[in-house]
Amino acid sequence: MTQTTLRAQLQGQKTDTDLLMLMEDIATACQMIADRVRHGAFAGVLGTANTENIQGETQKELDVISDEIFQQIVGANPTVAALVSEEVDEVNWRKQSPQAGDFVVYYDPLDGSSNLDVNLSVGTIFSIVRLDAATAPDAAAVQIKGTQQIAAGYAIYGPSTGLVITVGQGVDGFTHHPGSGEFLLTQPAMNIPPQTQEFAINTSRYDLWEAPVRKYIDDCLRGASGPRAKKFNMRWCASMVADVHRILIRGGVFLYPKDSGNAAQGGKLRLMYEANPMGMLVEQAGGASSTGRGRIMEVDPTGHHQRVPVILGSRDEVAVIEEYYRD
Ligand code: P6P
Repeated sequence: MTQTTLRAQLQGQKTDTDLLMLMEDIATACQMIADRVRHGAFAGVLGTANTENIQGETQKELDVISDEIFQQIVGANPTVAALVSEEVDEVNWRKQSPQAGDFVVYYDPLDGSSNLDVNLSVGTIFSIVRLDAATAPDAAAVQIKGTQQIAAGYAIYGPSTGLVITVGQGVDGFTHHPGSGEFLLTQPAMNIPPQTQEFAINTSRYDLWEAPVRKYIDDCLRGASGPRAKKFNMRWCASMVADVHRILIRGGVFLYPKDSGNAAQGGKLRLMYEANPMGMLVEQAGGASSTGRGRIMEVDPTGHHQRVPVILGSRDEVAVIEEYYRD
């Protein structure tokens, strides 16, 4: 069976050369991260780094290592004007005179890293926008709306290393082939079923949720005899990449809503390198992505570490949840 490589698939989609080369650099960085994750136990890097990131989260050693890999590989690409990392406060400007056509790459180098020491799936999430004009290398220049993304994706470090991407022509899933070292196309044209009976949410925050979220989950849990008239299943991986990957494969809805515990920050998950890229992927696969009160990618950024509420997945179920917020 002929196998389609990442490059062949992107060429088939008439992806411009600069973007194709950038996507290949990102794939290379992700494979290097995957190698470090797989060998983490032997290299003694599964622990904490005794440092905190800009989010105030204790960093895992592999968080720092993964960020360094991304900076080294993707930052070396001459078309990249800036890198925005979950792990780093400041924007990493690679050019002092960013030009129209240059790329800005937003990324979470190792999402879900609290799962590392229990050997559960983690991943890397990225979002790409292209500057439409020359700009000064300042923080405001990277506050670009999610609708301006030209590409997005994630790597998932699980039983196999997967790479799921979009360049605006649907969503394709690749799997790293250890023999060839290539990412080969294994899930072309991924599509999210519009309806679902499976939700993903951290139910330990029940007492913090806003009333619409509490009522939605209560109604789902009442099953066939309740107002939803069907039984629901629940999954929660504490790894957004793993939960979103499941939804892209079999449908579902993922919720990390604003609640009384994170309201001051606007939510838990970050707009530029979690919500926007996952929102683009989900919408490109026929799903929907919402803050509960509006489309995620329409949020006007006010900061590159801004947080937002996230509700995404099967489009009919997202619409049901938005109805609860309107009631
Ligand atoms: P909680 C991981 O830290 C993360 O950013 C997402 O990957 C994940 O969905 C969420 O936070 C898990 O949050 O509150 O369950 O630990």
